[in-house]
Amino acid sequence: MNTSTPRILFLAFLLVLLACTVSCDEIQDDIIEVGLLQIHPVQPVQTVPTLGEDSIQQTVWTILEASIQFPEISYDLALSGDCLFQQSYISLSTGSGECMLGAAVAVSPTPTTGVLTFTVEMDASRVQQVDISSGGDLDGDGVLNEDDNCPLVTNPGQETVVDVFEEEIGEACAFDTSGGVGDPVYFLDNELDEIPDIADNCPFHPNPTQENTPDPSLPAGLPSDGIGDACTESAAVSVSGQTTFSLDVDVDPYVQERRRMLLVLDFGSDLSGMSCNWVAGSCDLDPASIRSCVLNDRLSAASGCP
Ligand SMILES: [Ca+2]
Ligand SMILES: [Ca+2]
Ligand SMILES: [Ca+2]
Ligand SMILES: [Ca+2]
Repeated sequence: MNTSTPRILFLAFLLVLLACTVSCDEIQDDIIEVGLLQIHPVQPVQTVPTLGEDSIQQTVWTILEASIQFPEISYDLALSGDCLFQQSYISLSTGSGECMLGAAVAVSPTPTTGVLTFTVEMDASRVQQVDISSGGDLDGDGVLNEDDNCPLVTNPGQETVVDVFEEEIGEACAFDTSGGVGDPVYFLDNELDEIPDIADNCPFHPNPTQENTPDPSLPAGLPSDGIGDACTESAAVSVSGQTTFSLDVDVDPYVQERRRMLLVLDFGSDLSGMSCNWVAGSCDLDPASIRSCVLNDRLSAASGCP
């Protein structure tokens, strides 16, 4: 490169700065626009899993670096803050984050297709499963799991009480929250740690202190995963053996209002493309389950790719 080029660029920058102090309105397309990409993950279907299902209950993915390649030029996208998303199947309030990817983009004046390449790290975790499948008798009380009103507590007599929701539950696994004052107030507490199942972060693992240490790699402010330390099982996710992959995105910055676009990346919101071997501590995500689209506004981005 000609050694005078930086000096010329610097002088040009000063001139733009000077012109801007006079009248910014007169400078429009002559200055380089900053193109912004915002990644907004598709909200997963909010379901609370039935314990015992081999379901993944939380996935965290982190965008480490990203670049976008247009036919004639490519940009490294600067990450603004933590480009990290959390998808939880445990809490009804699904956690998700936003990541803004920015670059000084001298955008092409014609609609074009860019290739977004990014590196992502993913981790999945779930509540450690307890085998209460049909045909077994986990507590050895002679009542098969599927018929047992307290599958973790030996209660061959199957005595019942009526809980706070007016449902019949096993007396042997009912926790009276009244503290002995007045009538009993029963909640189901399967493993008898005195934390009712509905509030227990490990419903089938005794953990009266409910410890749930935040993952130190996660920034503060992300919703808790809702999985107690006593029953957390984690696995790293591979995208078919790679962490970097490319997606085609139709990018038409000039037709976007204020030259912004929202890029939606959907890492398989129902996680049907994810298969985990929890014993080995690894999961595989089929790249075919990842979708992307560019949308005009936040509202349409929140509802996901068409
Ligand atoms: Ca039993
Ligand atoms: Ca039982
Ligand atoms: Ca409990
Ligand atoms: Ca528990």
